[in-house]
This record gives sequence, C-alpha cells and structure tokens, in this order.
Amino acid sequence: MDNSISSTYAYRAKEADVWEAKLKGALRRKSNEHPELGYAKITRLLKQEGWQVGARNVQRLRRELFASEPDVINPIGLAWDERGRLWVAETVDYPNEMTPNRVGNDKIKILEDTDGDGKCDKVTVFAEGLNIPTSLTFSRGGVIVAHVPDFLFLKDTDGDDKADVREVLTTGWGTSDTHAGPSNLRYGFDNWIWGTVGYSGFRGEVGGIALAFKPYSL
Ligand SMILES: [Ca+2]
Ligand SMILES: [Ca+2]
Repeated sequence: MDNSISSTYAYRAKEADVWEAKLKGALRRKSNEHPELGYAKITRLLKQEGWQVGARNVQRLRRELFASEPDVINPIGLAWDERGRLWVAETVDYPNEMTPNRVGNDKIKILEDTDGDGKCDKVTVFAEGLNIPTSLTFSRGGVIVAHVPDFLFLKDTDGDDKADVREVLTTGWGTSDTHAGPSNLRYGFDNWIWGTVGYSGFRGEVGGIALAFKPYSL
C-alpha cells in the first residue's frame, strides 16, 4: 500500500524472519546431505518438501485490522512514518460539504501502536478544521496535504504532535468536483512529490513554473 513500513507489517515480519531462519537451516542441511549439488538443485529439493523458497514476505504476510471507528472515520489518505505510526487524512465533509472559507470538520490524525500488538491504541489529532483533505505525504519534517485549491505544508515544531506551522505551498487545484481533485501523493525516490489529479484539473504555478492540467490550459 505504501512506501514505508507499517506497524502491522513490522509485527508480522518477525514471523517471516523466523521462517527465513528455518529455511536457511534447511538449506544448510540439504547442502551437507548433497555437497555435489548446486544451489538451484538444492532449492528444487526443498520445494519438493514444501518449502516456499524465494517467496518470503509475499507468502508470509497477512492483512489485519489496525484501526477502525471511532478512532478513525472516513479515511481518504494514509501515510506511515518512520516510527510505524499511521497518519490519516480523514474527511467527514467529503464529498458534498466543501466550504467557501475552506474550514470544516476534517482532521489529520496520527494513529499509533504503543504496546506492539499491531493494533492502534493511541490517537493524536495533528490538525483539525480542515475541509476535504484528499491526500498527504511527508516532507521536511512535516506533511504536505492536498486541500484544494491549495497544497498545505503542516508541521509540528514543539513536539506535541500538533501542527503549529501552516503554509500554502501551491494553489490552483480545481474545486469543481471533490471527486476529481488531487490524490495519492507520494514522496518519490527522485525527491519529487508524485500524485494524481482528476478532471477538476489545475492551473497555477509549481516551483515558479506555470502549469495547467485539463480541463485548464495555460
Ligand atoms: Ca496496540
Ligand atoms: Ca505543536
């Protein structure tokens, strides 16, 4: 789902590590039994015995519920941070309650598993009063939030996990239809923020460069 490790993933990955250690042991034993065989034939023998060689995490991971109502309501965008906490853009205003002053009932929450059982047990409201935030991604110690017509930068500077910086990074994202705005923001390996936008389009500036996406033109 995402480019970082979730609490649930990390929790279940411990099982995968144990399983991998057992597989390595089986590989050693089988190699000792058949020192004349190379790795490919050894793994073929192990597969005949039921070992899933080369299919480690895909085979061993499974999905489990991390959080649900009332801790989180109508999540529309998710991002896991480096501490295994889930940041959620939640919107009860979506899709029909877009406000002219862009103040509403929506929040950015931090959902945290503090006791290692893989389930959220702590909820912190990072930002509130938002109105239909549609995505978020981490950048420069804070989060970039798609909040049409703007992209906002929200950051906590005093350690209470509540945003005290709010800046408008770009503006110009179309507001004609809340279903068709910017979404799926991702911090790319190339240091660019990647995302999608639907037919609500964009006309504005990014990094000082004038840009437009359909239905608009420059
Ligand atoms: Ca927990
Ligand atoms: Ca703060």
